[in-house]
Amino acid sequence: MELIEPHGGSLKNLYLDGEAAEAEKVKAQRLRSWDLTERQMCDIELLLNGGFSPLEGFMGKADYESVLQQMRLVDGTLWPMPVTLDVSEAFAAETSAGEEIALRSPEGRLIATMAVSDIWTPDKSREAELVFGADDRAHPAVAYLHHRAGNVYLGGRLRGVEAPIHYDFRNLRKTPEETRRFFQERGWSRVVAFQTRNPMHRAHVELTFRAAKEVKANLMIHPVVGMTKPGDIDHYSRVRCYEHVIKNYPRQTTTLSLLPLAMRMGGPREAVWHAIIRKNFGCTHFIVGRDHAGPGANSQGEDFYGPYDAQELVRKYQDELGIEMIPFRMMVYVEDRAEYVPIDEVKEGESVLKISGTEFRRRLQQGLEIPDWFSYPEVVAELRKTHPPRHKQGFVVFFTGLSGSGKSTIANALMVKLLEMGGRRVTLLDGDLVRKHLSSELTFSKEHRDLNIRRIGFVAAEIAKNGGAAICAPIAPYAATRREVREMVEPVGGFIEVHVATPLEVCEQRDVKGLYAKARAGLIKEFTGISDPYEEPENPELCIDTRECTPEEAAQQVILKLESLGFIR
Ligand code: PPS
Repeated sequence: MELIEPHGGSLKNLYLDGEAAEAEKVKAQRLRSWDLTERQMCDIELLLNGGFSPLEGFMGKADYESVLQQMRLVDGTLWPMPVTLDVSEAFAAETSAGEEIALRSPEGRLIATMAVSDIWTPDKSREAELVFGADDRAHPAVAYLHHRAGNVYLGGRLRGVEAPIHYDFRNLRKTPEETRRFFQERGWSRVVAFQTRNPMHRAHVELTFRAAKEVKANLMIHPVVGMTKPGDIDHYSRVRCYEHVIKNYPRQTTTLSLLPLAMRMGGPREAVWHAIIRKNFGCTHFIVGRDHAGPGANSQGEDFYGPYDAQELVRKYQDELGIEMIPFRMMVYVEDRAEYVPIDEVKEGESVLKISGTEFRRRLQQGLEIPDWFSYPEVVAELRKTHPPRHKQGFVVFFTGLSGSGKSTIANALMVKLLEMGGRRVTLLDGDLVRKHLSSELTFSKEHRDLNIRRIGFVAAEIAKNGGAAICAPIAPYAATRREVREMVEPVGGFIEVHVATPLEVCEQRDVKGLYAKARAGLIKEFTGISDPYEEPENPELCIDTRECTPEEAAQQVILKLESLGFIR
């Protein structure tokens, strides 16, 4: 269905109407199903509702190639970002061109069917180079491409059956048709869109005010609530902040709507993409600030893109975009004037105040003051609720070391000390305990050890997320698996890796359980340190040599570490 509306040009709506959708559901029962990933759920929502117009499905190979090389679809339309359906090799092997497949949500709801036109294996490194400028895994989208995306791409037209369901902030989620109608009904003929993936503070409000005033337009705050940069503040907290912030704008001029986009952090190309999407939502202007959709630093510690590269690229395509960019310099607070101005408007001798994102997070983490000139008290209070200072966060102390190294003894002493101090609930996930209650069916093969550690990591992360302290004491011989656990825990609480570095000879001499003797005699196979590897941690938060201290002293070292990191005070 093609809808023609006043601004934004034609809009693709790929949903079937009532009866046809019902018939499609019946047909889909005999089709093979692909369960959409989190990112694909975002992509398909914007494909189906026209946010990605003029796309009519996941890209085929020819469009993909053309987008990679020329930032255009085969028909010449400007389009900077590949939007492909990545699947596993196993699923692809059973799929043939011409086949129809059912695309389902993770809960099994039928979202759309796709007529598969193309099946191909992409060169992911080449895609990374061409789209993101580097095949460097420090780039979140490049890491995604190599570590999470399936190895085969399918392309084809979509027939939409049901929009992905969201249970959160339903009244704030508008489709392109809905925003266009909203603007039309209110006579908003010029609308500036503001994209953000961060909480909004005073600088953002000033910037958007200025932008709207400059071009005499209304304003739509259009934050991304799909996927943003790993480590960003969760969208629930952010949206509650936006709801506070929006009260600072006149109701007649400004609106808030949420965009279920999966960002790629693609800097310049992403800025062009964002502009096209906002045009589809009926906006006439789009703000591009400093370092738009920036992924941060590469593995050499240098930024992937220059701070104004995104503005430059959007400017280059300005004439054919159909939406006008409002470029903005960074806003800074001029103390003497008590107002925000773009950095290039600061006069000589004026003193300027700034708090960087990193500094803001540090203050939040440590419960330090955040001044009123920087943000709104309601916003800060909201963020403090979900991002409490470290002494109120949960944490995981993860002991690793050989069997008999003293992990369990120190872990027990630490547990008792933490209980004595009070303030947090404490859970002990000792190696033997876990093997009894969580992993009794597992052996000591590499595969099973990894599974055991992942289970421990999952439980520990849940405990930390809920503000508790989890003390883990498995052998955990593999560095990569320990890293995985760290990655599970760090977004939700502290992770303190403690290497109990008792040398093998000492463990073997102690041989408390008599296992080393049995291992030497070949009665126990795959015994860590004897017939199985132990990869020593390279950068643990703490390393303890039990030859030099008592278990009590060792536990005390951990307490001091927790204190220095701010988790206890
Ligand atoms: S792992 O690798 O992290 O999954 O191991 P873990 O679950 O911590 O091991 C717990 C205890 O199992 C006993 N045990 C063995 N350890 C190592 N290798 C082999 N093959 C083995 N077989 C049994 C050993 O007593 C471990 O306990 P700790 O407390 O470390 O001495």
